[in-house]
Amino acid sequence: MTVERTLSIIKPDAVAKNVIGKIYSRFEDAGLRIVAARMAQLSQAEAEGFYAVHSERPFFKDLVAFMTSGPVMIQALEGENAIARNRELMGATNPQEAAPGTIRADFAESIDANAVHGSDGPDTARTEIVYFFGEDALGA
Ligand code: RTP
Ligand code: MG
Repeated sequence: MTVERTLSIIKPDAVAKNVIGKIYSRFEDAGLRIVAARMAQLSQAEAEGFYAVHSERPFFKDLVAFMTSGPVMIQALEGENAIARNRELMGATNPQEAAPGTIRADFAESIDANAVHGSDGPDTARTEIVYFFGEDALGA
């Protein structure tokens, strides 16, 4: 059994829709534990740094504008296979392609406003957790 931590963000569209609690229930019902959390209004520099891997992509400017458009809820989740499990709960990037019952199918509007972020692998999970919560949040 692999207990992991992953970084999750509830994006401005879902915070504005007042569904933080509903999304937290999905994490908890799937066996993921919230081990760190804070609400934040990201600055342009923070959003650009977080999504630096996408800086050359055509959608980068819109992505940064969206992520700074309102408060986000940032959390580290811990559980067995937490990285993959969270991505399963989220569903596909484009909510139109997301499987029924996933967070994006149920709460997201578009590929730009798609409700949640989740780390996509062990290296990004570590980098992203440290980015928002520091080394201490990596756990054992
Ligand atoms: P995230 O990083 O936010 O968890 O989303 P993801 O892994 O499912 O998707 P990723 O490829 O990492 O892209 C990051 C965010 O950029 C926006 N995007 N727009 N217009 C487009 O073709 C496009 N592709 C990606 C999405 O909002 C995506 O969540
Ligand atoms: Mg991604």
